[in-house]
Amino acid sequence: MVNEQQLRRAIAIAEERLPEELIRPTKAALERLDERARIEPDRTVVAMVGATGSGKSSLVNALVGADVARVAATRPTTSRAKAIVFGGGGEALLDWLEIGERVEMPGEQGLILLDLPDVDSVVTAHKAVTRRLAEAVDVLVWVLDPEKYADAVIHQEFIAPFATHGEVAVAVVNKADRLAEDDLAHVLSDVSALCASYGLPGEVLPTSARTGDGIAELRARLDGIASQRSARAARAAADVARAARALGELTEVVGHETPVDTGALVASASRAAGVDLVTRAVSGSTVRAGRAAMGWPVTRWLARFRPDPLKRLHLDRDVSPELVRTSLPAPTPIQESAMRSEAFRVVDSATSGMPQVWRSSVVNAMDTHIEETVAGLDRAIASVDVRIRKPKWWTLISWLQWLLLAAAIVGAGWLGLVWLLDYLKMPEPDLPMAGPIPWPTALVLGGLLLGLLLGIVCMVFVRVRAKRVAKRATRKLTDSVTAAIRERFETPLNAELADWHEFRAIVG
Ligand SMILES: Nc1nc2c(ncn2[C@@H]2O[C@H](COP(=O)(O)OP(=O)(O)OP(=O)(O)O)[C@@H](O)[C@H]2O)c(=O)[nH]1
Ligand SMILES: [Mg+2]
Repeated sequence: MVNEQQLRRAIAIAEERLPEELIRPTKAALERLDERARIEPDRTVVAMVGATGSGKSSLVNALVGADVARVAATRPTTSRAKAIVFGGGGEALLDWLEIGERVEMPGEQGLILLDLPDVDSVVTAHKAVTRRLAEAVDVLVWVLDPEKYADAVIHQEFIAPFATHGEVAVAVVNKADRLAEDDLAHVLSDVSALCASYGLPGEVLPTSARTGDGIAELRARLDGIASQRSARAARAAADVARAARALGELTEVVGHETPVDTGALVASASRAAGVDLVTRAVSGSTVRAGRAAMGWPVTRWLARFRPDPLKRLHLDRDVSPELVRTSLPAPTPIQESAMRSEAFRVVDSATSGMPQVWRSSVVNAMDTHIEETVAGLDRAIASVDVRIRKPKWWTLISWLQWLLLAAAIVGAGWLGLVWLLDYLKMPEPDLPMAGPIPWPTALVLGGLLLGLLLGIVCMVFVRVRAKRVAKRATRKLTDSVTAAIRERFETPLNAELADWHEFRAIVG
């Protein structure tokens, strides 16, 4: 059974999702319960509801044992609600019910009996009064005339809508004195079957205001209800159950929903965000840095002329991602709309169980989130640190390269000196030999060749590293895009779904 608090929660959830006119009746009912709980909660208000001439006023008189309500042969007779207040008082409650005509009767304080106008005469204002009060009182007594007990108005508008109110409603077939025993039994079982068809407990009391038959039973029943002082709460519970049921019928589940899967969306967003481009830049930047650090010193500087691809994308800096904007090309309209349609596909299949109005409200809300997701892609990329880190051994190799070059220069200088001595016809000193070749030649050739070779070998390692670094960057970038999608898209979508499921769990 849904309680009031749960229903309030359901309304709070539905507030932004369902049109106001759909939730207004429930809000009004909750407000009414609230007010009623504050105003003389220990009193029990019982109202007679029925067709004109069914004997509502006569029953009131019979129950009270005095002529307090006007009975006449002209139809309709009662045009204004009248309250019979046992034990006096009850002003605040009757003010709230907007009932001016009040009669005080001696007795224990608690029960207030209402004689109401009819529900079916030509005076339509009567029905309006009765309808309003039927929503506000604690207990309903449906007074049925054996000659027109199955009339549509009372059934469709005053019995069926209270199908959840069995605990606080009593069906009475009045004028029982007019029927033969067999006919009465037949009518009673017929009324009972009708009530049961709405889901109401089928017990029906026969009464006769004229002979007094059944009056004591009815009075005992009403006194019993009043003395328990639980009718108000029971009525509130029934109202809550009815409102929940009505909301449930308005928001029937219409299809089968698919769990949220953002795999394809992440792929599409990664494309739009330029993850590939950044990965290539990371790889290119690594190769460039490797060459600049460990290439042959003579040609090394050439690498510095090549632009750093990461720098070009503004991804080479260590600044707060809040401040940095990359220079990645903006997603193309095609990439962006591919991403949007992927996102809407996810929303679509996740919301396919919702009724159209609710679904539209979710789609609308998600529209904003999707735009934020698209707009936040650049930041998702900028927040990933893809800067190139130079390993220590690069510096070592760099020094080694300089050393080899220095050796070659020393060798060349030495050879130059030998050449100069020869040119000046000076005696040549003996050149020390490194195996079969003289040392200066070995220094020049060795320095140059080893430098070149070292440069080539190191670049092989650099390329392997570039691949690895690029792979790691792809993973980090994809993770960041995934996180952005989770934060800006998946979390709000799941919140929408959780609300919907919570709402359905209450009203379903
Ligand atoms: N035979 C018989 N007549 C009854 C009984 N109860 C009421 N009547 C008569 O039915 C007629 C209508 O009774 P009311 O009590 O005025 O009926 P009501 O439901 O209050 O009618 P409205 O005020 O017009 O809605 C009167 O002539 C009553 O005498 C009953 O139990 N048996
Ligand atoms: Mg009357």
